[in-house]
Amino acid sequence: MIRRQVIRAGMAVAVMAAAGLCFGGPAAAQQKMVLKATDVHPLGYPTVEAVVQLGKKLEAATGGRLSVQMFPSMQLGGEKEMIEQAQVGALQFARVSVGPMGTIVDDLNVFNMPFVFRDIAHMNKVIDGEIGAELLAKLSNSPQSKLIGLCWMDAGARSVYNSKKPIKGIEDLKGLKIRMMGNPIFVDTMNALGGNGIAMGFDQLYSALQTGVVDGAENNPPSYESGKHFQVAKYYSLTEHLIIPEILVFSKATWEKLSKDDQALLQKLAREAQMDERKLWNEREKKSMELIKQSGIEVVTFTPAQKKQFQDAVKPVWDKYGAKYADLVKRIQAVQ
Ligand code: BDP
Repeated sequence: MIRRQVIRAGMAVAVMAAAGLCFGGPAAAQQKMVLKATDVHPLGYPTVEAVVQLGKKLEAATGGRLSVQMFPSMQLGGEKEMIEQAQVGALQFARVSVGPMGTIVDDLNVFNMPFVFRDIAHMNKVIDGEIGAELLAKLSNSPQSKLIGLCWMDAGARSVYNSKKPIKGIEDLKGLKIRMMGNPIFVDTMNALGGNGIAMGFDQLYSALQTGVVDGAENNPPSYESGKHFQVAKYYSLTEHLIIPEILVFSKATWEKLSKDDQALLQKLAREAQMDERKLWNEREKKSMELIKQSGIEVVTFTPAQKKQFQDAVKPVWDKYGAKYADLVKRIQAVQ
């Protein structure tokens, strides 16, 4: 009788381990684990592919003990839901924009300020260097985040698109309802530019554009193309008002159950993913732009003088939020 119970208990542990459910205990580091990852974008998108590649390397390095299962295309909800699930350990990797993360760890908001970077190359230098490392550590050490910051990814520059008319100068934004990511800085930025900023999840955006709940939105060329937004909002103006990196976060609840060696391995592979994604990003950005133009989208570019009008217009946003990040901004500007 006792022997039978022992066998049953043993079987239960084996079943749990096989399902990747058995994290605790001293032997935990050796258990097989399937780490869940998610992204709003579909397979083939640079951020998704970089995490898929990370998973393959992880599986190879651990002889199959650790692997990654990707849930792309908002299968587990929008970014808000993805972050919440990572915080409770219901999934492990969430690849999200720094946009929504800024509402959790305020220091990250420095990357969400309009025109904070000179250009995309400047942003990449910052995330690759000391400031990037510092902000990842801030996120990981923050008691309220419940997340580990693993690495950054490139997401180019965000520009406005809409279904009403070509925006050829700042005055054309007046009165247009433009969807922004859920963070007050972005709504204030759009309002300062003359539009009417509306916070909404990426998961609701396509139908909001289609039904006219919003007139437009803003994003980088790959998201505008991949999300099929260009089919329902045909005017794209290269305002490049926000250059926001992406971030790959990991559930702290799961992290604490990993051995130090596994944590170090994940950190090494995440850094590689940061570089792998950049290469994929550069290729995809070019392809997306070609596809957008071939589809007959009117892509408006601006002269430096016109660009300056957009930059000057967001001064109220800097007046409202800038002081908090003044030291970091100075250091960002000093990065050449
Ligand atoms: C895309 C980001 C994605 C965001 C989305 C958005 O890759 O993480 O969810 O923008 O606008 O560029 O919400």
